[in-house]
Amino acid sequence: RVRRAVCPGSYDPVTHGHLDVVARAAALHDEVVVAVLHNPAKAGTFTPEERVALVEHAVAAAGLADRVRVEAFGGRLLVDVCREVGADVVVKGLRGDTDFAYELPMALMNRHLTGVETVFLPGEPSLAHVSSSLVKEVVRYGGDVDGLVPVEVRDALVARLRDGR
Ligand code: COD
Repeated sequence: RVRRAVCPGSYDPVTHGHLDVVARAAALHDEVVVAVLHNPAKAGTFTPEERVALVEHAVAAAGLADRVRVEAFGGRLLVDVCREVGADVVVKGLRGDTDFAYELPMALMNRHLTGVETVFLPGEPSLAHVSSSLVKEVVRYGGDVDGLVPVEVRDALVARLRDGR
């Protein structure tokens, strides 16, 4: 049986924190689906298609394209995404106890709904300060995010945010 895991998130945009979790999930499973989940009622900084393209580029650069695929899903429960792609495990990274407090009820709710299990990986400590929202704030006000996101993501953020959007 193929062991397939889902790494869900907003990925608006992808960071090296996300990519570390995806690479480690790929080492533990046969296949990983990076599920870019977006709320159709909320405009993000990047469109779902743009987010997918940025993750795909980074996955290919990391040499993971043969076991990791990237797909966008809107207005859906994570458990339904897992069912659709045939995954029985969700993998998430934890930066610290705030992440755990946020993730625990979601993991319990998802298991309640369909029995899908959530596996938590300890986030890489050197990336514990990295989130999509903080990276966006730093770029918006002219700060340096080298090493926190792939260069393509940095360039896309500069183009999108420095004009005040
Ligand atoms: N180190 C380690 N892990 C990290 C890092 C880092 N530096 N940065 C991010 N992560 C992890 C996060 O902890 C998270 O697990 C994951 O990466 C994704 O992060 P984001 O910020 O892109 O995504 P979120 O937190 O906005 O995504 C939330 C979901 C979209 C997964 C969630 O809302 C969801 O499942 N929505 C679908 C609707 C649904 O099923 N709702 C009911 C849930 S019970």
